[in-house]
Amino acid sequence: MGKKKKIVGKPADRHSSNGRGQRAPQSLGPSQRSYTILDYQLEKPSFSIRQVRKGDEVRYEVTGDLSAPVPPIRESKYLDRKQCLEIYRWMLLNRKMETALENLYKQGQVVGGVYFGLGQEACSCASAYALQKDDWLGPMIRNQGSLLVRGFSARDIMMQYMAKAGSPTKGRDASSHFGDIEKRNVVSPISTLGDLIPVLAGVALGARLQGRNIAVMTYVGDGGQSTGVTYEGLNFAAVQDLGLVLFVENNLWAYSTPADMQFRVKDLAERAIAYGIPGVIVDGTDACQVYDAAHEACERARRGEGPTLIEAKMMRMKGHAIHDAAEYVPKPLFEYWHKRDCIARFENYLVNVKKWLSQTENRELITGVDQQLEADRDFAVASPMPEPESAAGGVYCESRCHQIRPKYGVPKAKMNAPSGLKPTRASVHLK
Ligand SMILES: Cc1ncc(C[n+]2csc(CCOP(=O)(O)OP(=O)(O)O)c2C)c(N)n1
Ligand SMILES: [Mg+2]
Repeated sequence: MGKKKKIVGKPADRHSSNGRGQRAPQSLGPSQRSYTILDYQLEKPSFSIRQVRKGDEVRYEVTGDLSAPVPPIRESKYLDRKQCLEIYRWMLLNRKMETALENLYKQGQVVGGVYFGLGQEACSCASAYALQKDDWLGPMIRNQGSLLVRGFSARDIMMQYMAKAGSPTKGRDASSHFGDIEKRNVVSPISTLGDLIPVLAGVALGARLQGRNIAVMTYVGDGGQSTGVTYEGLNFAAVQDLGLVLFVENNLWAYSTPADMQFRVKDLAERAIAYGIPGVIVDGTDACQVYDAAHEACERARRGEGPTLIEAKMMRMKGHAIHDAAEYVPKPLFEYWHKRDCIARFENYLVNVKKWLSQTENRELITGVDQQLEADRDFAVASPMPEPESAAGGVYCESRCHQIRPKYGVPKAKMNAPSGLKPTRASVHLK
């Protein structure tokens, strides 16, 4: 052991969305550990939100640099023109479908509420776009764009919200509580925040036991990441080197609780350090950054090297759900993020910066999305509600009504590492 040195840190300025002016040591002594969090952002939002009380009234105020110029889109290391245009189309479909759902709700066609991913379309669509066929997805309620990319249609999602007989759950559940474990490798969203993390880690472990390393992607919010199960699931994935790609969607609000009242770290990606896994920060409104980070994390997962935590910074541009008018959000914050709208910026990048899309082609693309949505919406509205006598059907598994077979191979009774796979800690434990 070397002689212990007293570390004297020179105060450094903090720039963060929850910048509380904490100090970090500027120079590190020889025995001091240092960690790097990969940061793809071209801008580091610099403001804080605090609770102000005046008598009985409680409200939030935002202070900081809200007039900063809007950053450009970061050039992707991997995406080509065709892929960018596909992601852009998914993002448009995502947004327009949610607008259609809002209208259907107002027309009394929706059973229950509607959840929106407004402002978060780049995060949902570009992340899921990095998955391959054999990978898995566990979306949350704001990730309807991920469901579209993974092969569900806008018609499926609209019918689900309307509880129609032909919807994915045949009218037995509302909103986006559905998945498809047979064809699309999608685990249904779990409302209990954080619970998808150990479930997806389990999917990766299952595939590993069948001889495959796959990427399993899921999401948790800035609020949801405070749960105990987030720690348990992520730690389990870390020690077992499971291919979990966890997007921490820091959209600054957990219902009406601002991020500054949710956690004390500068960036949520820093949590990765405590798990011993890579942590990455992306601007969640930049589709290229989201894709690049997701792609790299998926590749790492498929190599059997373990999980990655990606913090996507953005803003929830609507209330928690349709019943929540988000009156508690300071207006200047909406204005700041409205200028950073992920679709408008990506459109500008494709049309004006890269010139990959002419104005006419862009208009045609948008019209195509509108037409598809109109047809899907009309079909969904005209389709029947379920018959009452069907209510209990399919709720319980009766007499082996569906068999769950291994997808990737026969589980090894003795866990010797399959050829081409790195021996893992899981294999050691199971010997
Ligand atoms: C364990 C748990 N606690 C509380 C809730 C109730 N709840 C549902 S959504 C929500 C806010 C979630 O905020 P965040 O995780 O930031 O996700 P966002 O809605 O911003 O996408 C809360 C508290 C829940 N579903 N599960
Ligand atoms: Mg949130």
